Formats: sequence, structure tokens, C-alpha cells
Amino acid sequence: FNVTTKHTAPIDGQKPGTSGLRKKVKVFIQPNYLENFVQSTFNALTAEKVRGATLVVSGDGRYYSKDAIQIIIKMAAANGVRRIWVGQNGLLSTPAVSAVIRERAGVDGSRASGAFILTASHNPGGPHEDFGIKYNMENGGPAPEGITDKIYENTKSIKEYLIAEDLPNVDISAIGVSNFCGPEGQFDVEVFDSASDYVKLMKSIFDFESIRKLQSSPKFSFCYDALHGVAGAYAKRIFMEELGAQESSLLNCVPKEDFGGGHPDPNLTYAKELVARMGLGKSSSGQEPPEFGAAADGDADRNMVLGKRFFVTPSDSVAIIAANAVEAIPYFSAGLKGVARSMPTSAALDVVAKNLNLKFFEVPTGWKFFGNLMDAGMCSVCGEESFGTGSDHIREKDGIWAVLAWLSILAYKNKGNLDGGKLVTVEDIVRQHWATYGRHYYTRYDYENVDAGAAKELMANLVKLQSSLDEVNGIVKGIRSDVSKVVHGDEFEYKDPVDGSISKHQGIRYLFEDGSRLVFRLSGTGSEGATIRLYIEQYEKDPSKTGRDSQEALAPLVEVALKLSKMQEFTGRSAPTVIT
Ligand code: VG1
Ligand code: CO
Repeated sequence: FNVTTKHTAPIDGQKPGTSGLRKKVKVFIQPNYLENFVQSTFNALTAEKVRGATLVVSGDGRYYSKDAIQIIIKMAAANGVRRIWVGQNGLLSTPAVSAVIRERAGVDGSRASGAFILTASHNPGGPHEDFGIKYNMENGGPAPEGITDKIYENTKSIKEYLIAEDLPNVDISAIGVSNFCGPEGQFDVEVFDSASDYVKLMKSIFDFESIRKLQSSPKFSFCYDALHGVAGAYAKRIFMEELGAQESSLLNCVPKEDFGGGHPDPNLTYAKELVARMGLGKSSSGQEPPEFGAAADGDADRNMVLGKRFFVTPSDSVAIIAANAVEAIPYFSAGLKGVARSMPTSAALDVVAKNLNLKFFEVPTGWKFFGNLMDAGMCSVCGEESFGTGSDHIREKDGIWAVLAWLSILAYKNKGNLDGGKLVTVEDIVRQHWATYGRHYYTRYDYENVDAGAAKELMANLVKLQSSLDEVNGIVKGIRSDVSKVVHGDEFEYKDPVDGSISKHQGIRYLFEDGSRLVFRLSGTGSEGATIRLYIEQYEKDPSKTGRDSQEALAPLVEVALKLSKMQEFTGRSAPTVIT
């Protein structure tokens, strides 16, 4: 093949957000849009990370992925990349990409040093919906801000990109290696099985035999909803073939370009079918629900865990996994190096860390901040309130890992129970946890696609208010006399303990005397308008009061949050788009 230099000009708005660049498909298919971003990424990396390198290109299979993969292959060839690895049909979950970078050896023994992941995660897909791209580094984790800032700077001055226009399209549906010859020598594209490296890694972490025993017990029943995302490709292999789950227990496990028209976001609003099957919500099926249910997002890095008629908040989930990891999961048997959560995530994990005397870190939203801690050997288990849970086995959150962690805990708690005795359920485990550590009532309100100017004003007003806590407390008291006093207000700022880098403006916090918190953030993953996220949390230590309905328990704080922020005045919205 030959290398062509194409002239181009900067395109506005190519700033990567919390997790890469996400835009409507119609934006991505504009001439040069993808090309500018990919070349800007190559230009942001040091030469040896590009020339002669092995890179992974794959994603959640959403609409436009197949075209994007061919473009990136041609651009990689032209930029001197030596090898491109593609998961069969272009499918790799985000956690699997991370695993492939860290664990896989190519047919010729080569190792990958980075990846383009093609996904907009939990955002819908299809010709009228979202596409996305992000770059991961040699540790398997998302590019740090230093690199994403550089990529963005490059997009603002780009004049040309390189592409091997005459390189034939590669058949990514068939496993095998294609060899090409360019001006600088050989270039290969290796298509490999999407699941096997990931499955191997999971088998090295968990005791599959004990989970298989649980799965085969008549007392236990299971259900998994991939929401037509890429998790389906792994669910069949792991839950059915390895662990013996019934085929009927897998919902929506065929990956589709448009996620079957759904919103591939595993929460109580969008995972409707699973929620109904689990006996939650209004549309219960009438049948006895399974004991355990879980769902994933489009790229399978998120998870929602449910028990029979019972929702586990993600903030509780990571705390419970941390509390039980050493006993229940062989990978952690030597102990946890530390635990971490994102700032808006509830403090349930903090209490576990304190009780178990573990190192603890609070980082800004987005998985990239956990990676440094893990690389430095300071953190084993971490999580976010946004249905993200994971560990240092890779450098991304991991939806299927989280399910296997829960199945391991269930298997461990039921070791002696499977033949005789009553099953210890998901709900039992959570209630027991609350009794031991107290409960963090928690909810998140999302206001999606609001006017960007209005959202900025709302946030600015909240920052301004913080200059006088007396005034704030006056307002709060006027709204509800039964909530505690605000004792601190700030914008969260993080200093990375490993590299000393500082991230500012990571969310507005109001901290109350009794440990309650209100947090306001603007989303960094949307593709249109602005999304305001409001996080509300209240700690209850008294075991006799941990069993309340969470919306009811939080009602006073919710009222304070909405009125203090003047939510309706600024946004015109009388209710959030989604409550989790
Ligand atoms: C959201 C979540 C954040 C998560 C990010 C990426 O970001 O709040 O916790 O890390 O999505 O998740 P934001 O900026 O919209 O609040 V995923 O599954 O999109 O890779
Ligand atoms: Co995701």
C-alpha cells in the first residue's frame, strides 16, 4: 500500500469528556471528523507508541463501528503502526480491551501498547444516536488528562492526516492474520476471538467451581440482561458454557448495532425487562422472580445487581464486595491493597475501609483516576455510584467481573446451605451489611439534555452561595427544619497522590453536620445539551432505622437540594429525567 497525506482543517468540539469523544453519528460521519481525531491522537503519543507498535481497535459494535475500524486500520498503517488487533466482528467489551492490552500475546508473540475503543457506552446507538471513541494506554486504562488535553489541542490545529487509501478493507468477521506491505515494510491485521482472553482472566480470579455449584442448586436462580450490548458475547461463554446457567436466563444477549432500539444503560429505568423479571417495578410478570439478576451497559463495563424484588445500589455493591473479597474471591486472598471510590459515590466504602483498616482514596468521577493508584499498588477494589465496579485485574470498570464477584459472595455465604438449609439471598447480604456498618441512603437525580447556559448558571449560583454558609443555612432552615446543618461547601479538587497532578472543579459539594451530602455535577459524557447530576446521601447508623424506603428517607434532603439549587427555575424541569 501507499501512504497519502490528506489536507484537513480543525473541527470544533473534539474535546474528550469523562470517557472519550461522544457525539451523534451524524457528527462523526462528517468528512474528516473521525480522521482528525485519530490523527490528533497519534500525534499526541510519543513516536515509539505509534511507529512499530501493536494497537487494538474494537468496541461495543454500535452503528458506524465497522466503517470506523476500516478507517482506523488504514490510518494506523499509514502512520507506521506495525500491527492492528481486532476482536472478531469488531467486538470487544471495554474491560476485555483492557485485559487484551495487559494479557494477550499475538500469534507472533507481540504485545499491544494501546487501543482505540469504539463506544459511547450507555448512550443509545444507531444512525440517529451516538458514536464514540477513546484511547487507552499501555496499562490498559483510559488515557490520562495530560494526553486527552494534548489530543484536544491537536484537533484545534490539525492540517493534515495520513491514510493508506489503497489498503483493501480487512474481513473482520473471520479469525486470522492478514499481511500487507507498505513503504516501510510489513503491516498486519490480526482478527481474534473476542472472549477467550477475557474468559481466561476471569477463570484466574474467581473460583468457577464454587459458582457452578451455586448455579446448579435448585435453590438458586439467575438472570442476566445484556441490553443487546457487547456483554452478550461474554455472557453466553461465561454464564452458560462455563457456569451452567440456562439459556433462558440470558436476556437480550445478541449484540446489535442499535441495541434493539433501547437505551443500553443498566438501571431501574432502562433495564425494563430485567426489572420486571426480578419482581421490581409495576410490570411484574406474575412468576416467581429469580434470586439474582444483573444487567450491563453497551460496552459491558457497567453492572446493575438485583436480588429478588431487591435493588442493590452501586455504592453499597462496591462496599459489600470490598468487605467480602478476601474470603470469597481467590484473587484477593492475600488481602486488599486499598480501596477507592469516586467523589459522588456514597461513603459506604469509607466505613468498610475504616473497619478493615484499609487504605482509602476519594477520586474525581471517571475511571482514569483509579488507574494511577492501581499501577502504584495502592488500590485493589474500586467503584462509582454510576453502576461501575472493578478491581486491579484490569484498568477499566468491569460489568461481568462485578457479577462474578457477587456470585462468588453468594457461593461463599451458602457453602453449607445448598443441600440443606435456607439460601442466604442478595437481600440478606445487603441487610446484614447495613446492620454491621450502617446504611447510606442514596439517590441520584439526572436532568438530561437541559439548556447548557441554564445549567452553567445553576452551577455558578451554587458556587456563589458557598461563600456564606450562614446564608445557606438560613435558606436550608426555611425549606426544612428537620435536616442537619451545612458545615462545609466547596468544589471538589483532587491531587493525585502518585503523580501530583491536580484536577479542579470536579463537582460542587455541600456537606452536612450529620454526614449527609449534596453533590452537583455536570456530566462529561453526553452528546447534546447539558446533563445536571444531583447526588443525595444520608448516613444512618442506628440498625433499627436502616430498613426504610430510600426515596422516603431522603425526601427532606431532596427538597432542600431542589429548592436551594432553584432547579426548576433554572432548568424549567419539574422532575428529573432519570432517578437512580
Ligand atoms: C458518567 C458517570 C461516571 C462514569 C462515566 C463513564 O460520567 O457519572 O461515573 O465513569 O459516565 O462511564 P458523567 O461525566 O456523564 O457523569 V461509561 O460506562 O460511559 O464508560
Ligand atoms: Co460503559
